[in-house]
Amino acid sequence: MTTKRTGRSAAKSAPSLHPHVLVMHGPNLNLLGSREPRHYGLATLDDINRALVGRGETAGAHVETFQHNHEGALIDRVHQAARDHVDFIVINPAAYTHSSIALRDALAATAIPFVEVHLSNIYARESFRHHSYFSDLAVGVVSGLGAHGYELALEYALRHLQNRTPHGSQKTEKAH
Ligand code: CA2
Repeated sequence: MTTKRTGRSAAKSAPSLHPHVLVMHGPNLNLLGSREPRHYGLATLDDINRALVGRGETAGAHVETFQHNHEGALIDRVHQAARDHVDFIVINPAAYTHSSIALRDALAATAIPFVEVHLSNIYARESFRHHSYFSDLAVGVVSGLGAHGYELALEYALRHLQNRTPHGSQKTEKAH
């Protein structure tokens, strides 16, 4: 008889010593640095990813990055993240921000905490960009700070994960 692991509690009972963070980028973000610098800046996706992985190494965390132009591939990667016991996701869903209930449902189903990042300030652009299917589920949203927004989101994730007790709950934060 095979044993089947069910439920999140089994998967999450012992957080690893090294926080595991997944950074996800949605469609067209592979074009960064080549077009539309007015909205998205001059950094390439490789520049951004290299900086985030380097920051993870300094902090003793495992930072993985993933970009895809297809909705299903992004959904599959979220499912994989749950199987890999990823602790935190930083995600720029790109145009799927405004359209993808399916990607939202994947994040909701896995219950991995995530920060939503946008390079541009989506509220200063066309009205169809003002609604996000992710923001109400996100721990927080960073929008309009360019590539720096990813770094801030990762800093938050690392600090949040360093504050865990050995049992996976959060230590009480000091007020100051
Ligand atoms: O500001 C952001 O980060 C966005 O998520 C970027 C999406 C856009 O649909 C969202 O409303 C806001 C678009 C990503 C397209 O990336 C490109 C990069 C370089 C050249 C062309 C597109």
